[in-house]
Order: sequence, then C-alpha cells, then structure tokens
Amino acid sequence: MDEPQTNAGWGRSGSKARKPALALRIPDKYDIHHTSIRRDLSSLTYRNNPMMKRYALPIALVILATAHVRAQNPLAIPPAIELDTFDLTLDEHTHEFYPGVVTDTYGINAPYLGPTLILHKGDTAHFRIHNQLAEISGMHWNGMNVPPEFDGSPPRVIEPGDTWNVKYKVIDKASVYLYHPHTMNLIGAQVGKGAAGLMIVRDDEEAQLALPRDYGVDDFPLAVQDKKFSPSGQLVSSPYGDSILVNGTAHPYLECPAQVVRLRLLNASTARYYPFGFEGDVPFQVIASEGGLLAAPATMTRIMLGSGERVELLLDLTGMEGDSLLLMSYGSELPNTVPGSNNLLWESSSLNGVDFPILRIRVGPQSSNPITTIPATLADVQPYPEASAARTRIKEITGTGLVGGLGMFMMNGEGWDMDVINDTIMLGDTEIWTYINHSNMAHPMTMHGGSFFVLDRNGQPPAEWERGPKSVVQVDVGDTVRVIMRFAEYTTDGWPLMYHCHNLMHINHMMWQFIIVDPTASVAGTVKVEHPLVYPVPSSSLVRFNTSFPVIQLRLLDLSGREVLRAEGPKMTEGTIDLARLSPGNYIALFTGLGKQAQAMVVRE
Ligand SMILES: [Cu+2]
Repeated sequence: MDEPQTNAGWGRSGSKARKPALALRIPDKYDIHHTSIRRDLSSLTYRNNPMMKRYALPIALVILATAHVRAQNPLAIPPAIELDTFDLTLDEHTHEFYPGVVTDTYGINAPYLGPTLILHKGDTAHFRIHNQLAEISGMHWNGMNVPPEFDGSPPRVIEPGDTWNVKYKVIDKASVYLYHPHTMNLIGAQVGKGAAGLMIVRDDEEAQLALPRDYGVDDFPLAVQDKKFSPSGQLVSSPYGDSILVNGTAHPYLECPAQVVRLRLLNASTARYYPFGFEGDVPFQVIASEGGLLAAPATMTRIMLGSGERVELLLDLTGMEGDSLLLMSYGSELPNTVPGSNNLLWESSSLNGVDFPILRIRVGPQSSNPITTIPATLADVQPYPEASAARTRIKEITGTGLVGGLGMFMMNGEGWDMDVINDTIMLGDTEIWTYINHSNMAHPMTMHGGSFFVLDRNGQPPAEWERGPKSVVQVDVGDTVRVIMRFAEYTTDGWPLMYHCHNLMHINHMMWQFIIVDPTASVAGTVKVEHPLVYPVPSSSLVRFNTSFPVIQLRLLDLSGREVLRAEGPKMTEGTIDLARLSPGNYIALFTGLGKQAQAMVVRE
C-alpha cells in the first residue's frame, strides 16, 4: 500500500493571498537551439527596474552559457492520497511558477493542479466536490466508465459554494486517469488555470507484475503543459504557450534511481502535440495507454501524444548512476497538419516546429528492492471482435479553422448543441465509430463512457502502443480511424455522454453527445424507465400511447440518435404521435414526466 507522499517542490504558493505581481517579463523560453536562444535574448526586456536593465546583458549571457543545464527546479510530485472519501476543493490560489512572480491560479486542494488520487478496481469511490470558485464548475473523470449521472459533463453544474456528492464503482483497469471540470464553455479556462489532477487505478492484474509502483520513488507522474504568461506573470488563455511546465514546475529535473523507472506521461496541454523522446534516442518501453496495460511492452524512441493522451513508459536506468538523460519534445518532426508544428497559416509560438527539452533526469543510487528487468508480457488485452459490432457510425470532421478555435469544425455537418442528442446507442451494443478527418487540422478525439480499441488507421493496424484500451485517439488530416467501443454498463438516464475534440480551444464547439438506452428492460437508477402502451406498431400516421404518468415532454429519436420530433406533452397519460411526416424506419419515443421516464420503439411504415 502506498503511503501518501509530498514533495517540497510543490512550490511556493498562497491561497487567495494576492501580492502585486512584478512588472517583469519572464525569461520563460525553453530552447536549447542557439537560433531560438537568440530569440530569447530579445525578449529579455526588464521594465521599471534600472538595475535589471543594467544587468540584462550579463544575465542573458549566463543563460546562453548554461542553456544546456537550465533544468534547475526539482520536479513537483503531487501528493498521492488514498481515501474512502475524497474531499476535492476547487478554489482560487496564487502560485510562483517563477521566483518572485505571483500568478493567479486555480487548484484542487493545492495552489496548482490537484493531488494524485489512488483508486482500486472493484472498490466504490466517494467524492465530495466543493466549488469555492466564483463561477460554476464541475468534475469529470477522463477515461473512466462511471454512471453517466456522475460523469460530470454538461449539463451537470456545481454552483459556487455548493458541493456535489459523487459515488461510483471503479470498473476500469489499472492505468492513469484524469480528473478536471468539464463545465460548459469553461473547460479550457478552468483546466488552463490549473483545475486538473491525476488518478491512478490499481488492479490485481497489474499488481501481479514486477513493475515499479512506488509513487515518487520509481513511479512518477509527468503532466506536460505549455503555458503562456502575460508580462505581469498571469496565465493567458492561448492555443500555445512558450513556457513548458511539468507538474507545474518550470525547468524541472527529476532524481531517478539507477533501475527501471515508470513515467506516467500525460499531454496536459491545450492543443500542442509532443513527439516525446530522449536525447540520443535512448529507447523506452510503453506499457499502458489511457485505459490500461498493453499486452506487451512496445519499445520506442519517440511517441507523439496529442492533448489528453497519456501513456505509461518504463525507462531502464540500471547501471547509469551519476549519468543524466534529457526528455525532449522533437517538435521539428511534427507534420504541419498537427498543432505544434510551424504551420505558417496558424498561430505562432517560439516552440513551434523546434526541438526543446521537457525534463532533465538525473540518475542517483538505487532504491531498496529495485526493479531491474522489464516484463516480457503484461496484460490480457482482448479488443472487441469487429464481428461483434451491431453497427458502424461514420463520423466525418469537416471545416477549416485555427488551433485556437477560430473557424468552424463540424461533425457530420453538425456543431455543438446541448439540446440535440447526436447519437442513440442501445445498451449492450458494441459499435464501430469511423472518424474521417476532412478538416485542415489533426484533432485528438475522445469519447466519454470508458475506453475503446483502435481497429485501424487508413486500413493499417494501429501502432503497437495504440493496441491497448484508449480514450483519446489522434485523427490526422486525411485519416480514416476506426475505433470499436462497447456500451454495456450504464444507460444514460437523462445524463448524456460526450464525445469531443480534446484540443481545449476546440472543445466548446467540437462536442457532441450520445445517450445509451435500454429499449427492452427497466434500468437501475434514480429514474425508473417504464414501458408505455404504444399502438399500432407499425403505423403510417397516428400512434396512440398510454403512460402511467402525465407526459410533460415527448421526443422521437431515429436510430442514429438524431432528434426528429419534440413536443411539449399533453400533460395527460394518453395522447397521439403523428408519424406521417417521418421517413420509414424505427424510432425511439421518449416520454418524460415529473421524475418519470418511459420509452418505446415505434415504427413508421
Ligand atoms: Cu480539434
């Protein structure tokens, strides 16, 4: 069992203690290339401080001379907590990412980001989410399959000052998950200020393996973000930043023992993609993706992650005591369809299209009971067979826009509308979703409701590291990516689930929703779904219905989830639906009353 850990590197911070920010332009650039360092020097303009002006050149020269060894801050490791009930408080804070520069932040039980929550598969997890922000918020469990009423998507809202009680059974496999607000129109802003944290799920299958899992000793979370700061040191909402933070630490280094270490690597950035790798092409083994372990480690020297994607990787440092390694982003290798490349048509950033360091790893002495070998096999990974799919949905992304969201991206011609259910899925079904990207930019696509498997990309099997359970998949320009997902656990019961682009500047518009319905049986939950009498079936015009409750609202959905009819109900227990104007086919009729729901299949001849 892991003891809760803390780390002194968590930072100098205050809660709501506002100090005046220094009028100091932050020397935040992170490049090791001499060309980009020259760009850095031009931005080192100190204002309102004659002393700083006088020393600007010598300081710049020192920075130039030490560019290769600028990783000077110990990496913050968020404390890991393991509780029956987690109290998570969203609040405003301040934090010094750079000494003497006080930045306004959001945090969860912390000045910036939140603690790492340790969960166990099979247990019931309880959370009390306290919203101390001055605006509405929420909480979502990225990658996890939880009852939709606790998923935290819009329209779920926690009003300022309110607490939301959440309870769900942990049914997902051992991996690293994310929690963050998923509030309508505020996701990017709230996450961008620091309202996010990691969850580590443990299970018996993972526990059987000789893997590093001593949190903070040989098992480390690495949440990588690019941030933009204003001249006064405040976080600026922007598609790109030119300061790299890992777990909120600028210019970080991490002391690792000379043995196999586990890095839980998360792209927590707004939009930037990172082709991660170690200087000198030191190989590493990817062992897990968002939803669980792979069948076997995949040996790689580069891994490109889009926003929201995460992997666990092993790095064998055995025999390397005294040595050091540099985790890099090889941005020069990004195709120009991907945010983070130097595509001249999009927003610019000094880090676009260039290689830059992420984290310096310094190898120290071995810990007790070190892991020194990497297992050859990992988990029983059984992608759903293609033949088990009840249907295929084509999801075509179109439109032209910028990384920051200007422009319009559509899915099958539709944008985000909270009043429209885009897809209706039958409980228990397995479905293939085919994402086709005809827009001008790569999008990392995610689905709520758990993990899926990637079947293929442009007809080719996915890369080895993409063959485990995933909840975010990269869909590049021109790509056709097929994923297969099972919807077996929960009906949505009035709380639709989302699928969306994980670029946090796109998410407010590139989001769509699905419901999971059980047309054959009552479902557990707060609302018991009843089966009204509906006749005749089929019909070419009027269908009569009888319900056990007065109907307030009546909706008809086609089998792709598109709403084809909505009417305020008769407020009586019987009435008629006119199918005459619908095309022939099957439809689901949803009847809503006060605290009551009923649904039935109707057929237009
Ligand atoms: Cu997008």
